[in-house]
Amino acid sequence: MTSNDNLFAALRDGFPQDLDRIAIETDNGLSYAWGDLERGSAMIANLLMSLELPAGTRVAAHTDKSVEALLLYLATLRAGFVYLPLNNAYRKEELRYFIANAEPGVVVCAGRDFGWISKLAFSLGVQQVFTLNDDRSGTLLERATQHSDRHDAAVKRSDELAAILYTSGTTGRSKGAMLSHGNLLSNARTLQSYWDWQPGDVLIHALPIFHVHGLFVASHGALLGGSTMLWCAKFEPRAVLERLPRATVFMGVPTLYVRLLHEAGLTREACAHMRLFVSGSAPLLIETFRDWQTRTGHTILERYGMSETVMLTSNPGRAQDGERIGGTVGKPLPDVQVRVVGDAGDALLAGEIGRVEVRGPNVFLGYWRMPEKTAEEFTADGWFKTGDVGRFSGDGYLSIVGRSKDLIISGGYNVYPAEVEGYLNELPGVAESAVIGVPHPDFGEAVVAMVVAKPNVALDGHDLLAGLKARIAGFKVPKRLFVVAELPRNAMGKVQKNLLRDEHAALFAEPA
Ligand code: MLC
Ligand code: AMP
Repeated sequence: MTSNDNLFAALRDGFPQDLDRIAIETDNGLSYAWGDLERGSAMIANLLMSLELPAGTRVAAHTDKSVEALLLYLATLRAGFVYLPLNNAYRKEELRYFIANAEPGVVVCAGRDFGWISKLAFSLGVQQVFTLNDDRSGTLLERATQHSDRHDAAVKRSDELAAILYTSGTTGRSKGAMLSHGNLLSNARTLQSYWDWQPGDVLIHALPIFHVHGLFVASHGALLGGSTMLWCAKFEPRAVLERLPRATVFMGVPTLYVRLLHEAGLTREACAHMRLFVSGSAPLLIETFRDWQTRTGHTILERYGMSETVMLTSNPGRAQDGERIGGTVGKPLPDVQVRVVGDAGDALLAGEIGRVEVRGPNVFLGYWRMPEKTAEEFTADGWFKTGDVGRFSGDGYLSIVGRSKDLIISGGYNVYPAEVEGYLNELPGVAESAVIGVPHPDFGEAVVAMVVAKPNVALDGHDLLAGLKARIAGFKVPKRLFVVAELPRNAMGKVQKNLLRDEHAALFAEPA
């Protein structure tokens, strides 16, 4: 028999024997049995197969969160194509870049966006544009229901491409991180064991499904463990609280924990049934970690990952593997190697601060059609440079203390200052701009912009923000914008963003 490393096949093996059991309960009152996931993904996979797409075709999704959108992901894996999830907040110019760069053969979008997305997609050579709405309407499912509900997963090797996730570097130009079936499966299996997923676990799934955290870490964990998901289309603190008594696992970015802590209903009693709270994608403040312990009696497990590597380090899931230490992202996962190096690439000792590098079966295949960029981000001996700055403690726990990449993480979403500056500089009357991240009580960091006008132009901040909002996803739009006479520069002419960050550090500070 041919061995098959298709990730779908492995996830499918995690489904319980009894396919009539509930796999997913949605917040609009629907229940999906495991058999529904099996049959629904087969029908979509058969539809994709019927399109006679070339091997390796990218299937791009710009949809609302729904179980059917998850089925589209599973179907893409199952049929052996490459999944390309896109944040549904992205606007036309952003999508133009992703579609032109990834050249998907299929694009799936919400019906309300069909007009502009199909026009854009067809102009860029996309063959098929389907619609998928969060009420199960749309052409994707209309067409899929005409296909068989049985499908044998395409045979894949572990090093074959499963998904492309766009992420960015210092230049602000997004790069597609190519993840293989083996990258995703090795990481999912490692987490299954390190976080000690249990039979009967129930996951509250309240994250978007177009990034590593919600799509891979959360969904793969539940699917591989045969765990029921309580599915929230959008994060609402009260909806999460209502589900806690029936759940055992919750995963969130720090903003979700901060917002839950504002709820009076977050108590030890409310969390009595829970086993595990996981945080990641952005730094969890030690105050949040401690407040959570005090309020709920639970110790949040913080882990660290990125699009190129899925998860790298984690605090322990089981007591026998050690304590969960606040302010750290834990230890390298069992099959992952992590090192901290100095400027000369020399491995540093515990306590010393340096650049974080990683090697292991989780590390991606490279950036889509950017071999030079890929080469730049790996050392000669095969370690991937994360762009994060960290320090190991004597007992092997890593703390992330900064980033060497110019990146803002706002509510778990990455914002690249260079990209926002590029859009600002294109607005009428703008001579130049500088975008920085400053501490924010809700989002962790907030995007703030300084803009300099061209000579004899009077700029209006509101107009500039409205201009940006029309062009880029809302989460990238600065929360505050200052029109300034000039930007501070050093002797080399480089903008001194550290001075701007210091000046505006308390912009969103809460009154004491
Ligand atoms: C929404 N808005 C944000 C924002 N999210 N602004 C800044 N930062 C954010 N993260 C803005 C919108 O543009 C809108 O602006 C307004 O807030 C309301 O939009 P909303 O969609 O109703 O917001 P809300 O539901 O409150 O969303 C906040 C959130 C969401 C925290 C729930 O951002 C979220 O789900 N974040 C999780 C991101 C995530 O999954 N990251 C994982 C990356 S994986 P306006 O002006 O139009 O009103 C990764 C690797 C790893 O990093 O290690 O996991
Ligand atoms: P992305 O490329 O969107 O996957 O973002 C990955 C980046 O998120 C990492 O390189 C880190 O900078 C950051 N990150 C993820 N998890 C954590 C964490 N627990 N603490 C600090 N930063 C984190």
